[in-house]
Amino acid sequence: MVAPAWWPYRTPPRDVLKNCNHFGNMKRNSNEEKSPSSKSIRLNSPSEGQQPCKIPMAEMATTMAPESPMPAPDNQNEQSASGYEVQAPAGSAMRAAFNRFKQRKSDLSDVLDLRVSEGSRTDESPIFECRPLLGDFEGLPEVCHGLRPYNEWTITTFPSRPGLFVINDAFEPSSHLNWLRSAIGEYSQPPNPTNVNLTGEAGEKYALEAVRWATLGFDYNWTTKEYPDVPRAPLPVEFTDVANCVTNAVGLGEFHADTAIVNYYPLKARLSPHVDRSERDHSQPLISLSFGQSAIYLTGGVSADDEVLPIMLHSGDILVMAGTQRLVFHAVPQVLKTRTFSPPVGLPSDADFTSVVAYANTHRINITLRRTLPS
Ligand SMILES: O=C(O)CCC(=O)C(=O)O
Repeated sequence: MVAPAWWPYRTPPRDVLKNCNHFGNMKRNSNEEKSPSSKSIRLNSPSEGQQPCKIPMAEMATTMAPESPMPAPDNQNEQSASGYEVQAPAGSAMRAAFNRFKQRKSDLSDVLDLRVSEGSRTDESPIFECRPLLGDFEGLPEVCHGLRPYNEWTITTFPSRPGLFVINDAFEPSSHLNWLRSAIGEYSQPPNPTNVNLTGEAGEKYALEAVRWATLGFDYNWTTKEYPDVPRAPLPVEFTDVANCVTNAVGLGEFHADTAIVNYYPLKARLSPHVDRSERDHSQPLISLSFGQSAIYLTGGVSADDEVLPIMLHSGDILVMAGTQRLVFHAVPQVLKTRTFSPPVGLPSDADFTSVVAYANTHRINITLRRTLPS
């Protein structure tokens, strides 16, 4: 799978990005935007036969950026999960964790940050295991669209949560702004439906700051909680390619994503606990890509009272929910300002990334790649 010639130049400049002409080249150079990692540590206790793997050490910013107000369905900050089919009841473990971690001053010491954590937290039963992609890359689709080469991937699995995978820092740092640029300049634009333009009609005027979600492929109906029988449009090729690279790399084989929901989070936004159950075939995974600012992500169980694991997701991280983890409760109680993006270097002098960089510094974007149809 080779990156199409237009990547990353496909998106024609739109009003919102009218000053952004080029993204620049995707190769790394010494001045590029750095991933939040500067040193590596060795994980404790790799399983037998596994190579110990190195995890980059995150540099978490200590200062919080000013928070931006935004419209939200049920209160000023929270993206209600009422549009999803199943929500966590009041009083459940998931709801309690959500209420705890939505507090800005909550103690984050038990949030698992895979970029800094030293392997297991208990000697007997590791919470997570981490390994490079297993040896032979033959047969895997060729990586593209800003993904790092497979030999740089670190795959984290969770013995008590089979089917949950995290691939930290999976995208080249230089590609993050390009993904953000596509999310704001393309995915959130007509003809794709969004919360501020439900029909995806061209010519609608709205502030980018008000966009909270966009749907692509089979457009999710937030009221009926169903997908239509036919797609409105094919998914962008970068979505289907990345989804297929990821499922192959974690051992799930071929995956043909047909649907995506893009969530746009200002710093104050959160997404309340829910289960994604509306897709017709739950044997198919759900793949989540994160860009921009970081988030606390809560992963629970099929019961809202099951144990909840808080994980930090950073820009460039990928999370996969499959198997026993496909229908678990999950939530995003808090977005954290952890990094500062700067304009890419080496661009033509007329290229202006100001609006993308400003957005990246004050928002998180999450793209979930799904399959709605049975395969
Ligand atoms: O933003 C995230 O990391 C999770 C998004 C999510 O749960 C969803 O779209 O169903």
